[in-house]
Amino acid sequence: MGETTIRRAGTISRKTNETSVSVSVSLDGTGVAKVSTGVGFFDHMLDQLSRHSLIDMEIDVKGDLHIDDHHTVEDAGIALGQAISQALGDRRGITRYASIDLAMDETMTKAAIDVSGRPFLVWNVAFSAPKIGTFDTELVREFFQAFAQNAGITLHVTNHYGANNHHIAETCFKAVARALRAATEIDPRQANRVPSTKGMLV
Ligand SMILES: [Mn+2]
Repeated sequence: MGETTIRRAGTISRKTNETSVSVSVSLDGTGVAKVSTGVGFFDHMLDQLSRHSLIDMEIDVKGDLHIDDHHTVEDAGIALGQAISQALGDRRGITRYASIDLAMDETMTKAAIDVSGRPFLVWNVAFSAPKIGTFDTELVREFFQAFAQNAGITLHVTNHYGANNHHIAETCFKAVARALRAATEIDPRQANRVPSTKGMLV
């Protein structure tokens, strides 16, 4: 079990004039989340991302919420993406590809991931309202854009259908979580190789 006992973990601290962010992740966790961003709905979504990816996450953000939630959400995505990338290292032995159609009540959302080292977001999700409570629905895309860019993953998210905007947002996070779990998991048949004929994924 020598190769699989490597601790795949990452820690990022990031401070700007807009936010102060610290993130720690452990890829082979049990989905224990300790999240504090000052934005209740966003905390709820990050909890889902951890719980359903089984990636342990500690995320602390102190942002300029007196302006709005934008910098807090975007910078959390940047730091979380960087921490995941750091934890993946040279991406040796990972499954690399995964997708899921995730149902929640009336809503269905697909997430497809390639842990490619090539950042790309394809976003086919429309909300029918600008807000969920006090949270700007457009920030869901902003989060995943920052996350995909900094994690070095290709991420496609498509909402097939759904009526409730809370459900639409939540299925995005849960679907990405489940796809991320599968794609970042160690595939024993890769035998510790980088899963690319190029020989590298960074
Ligand atoms: Mn919910």
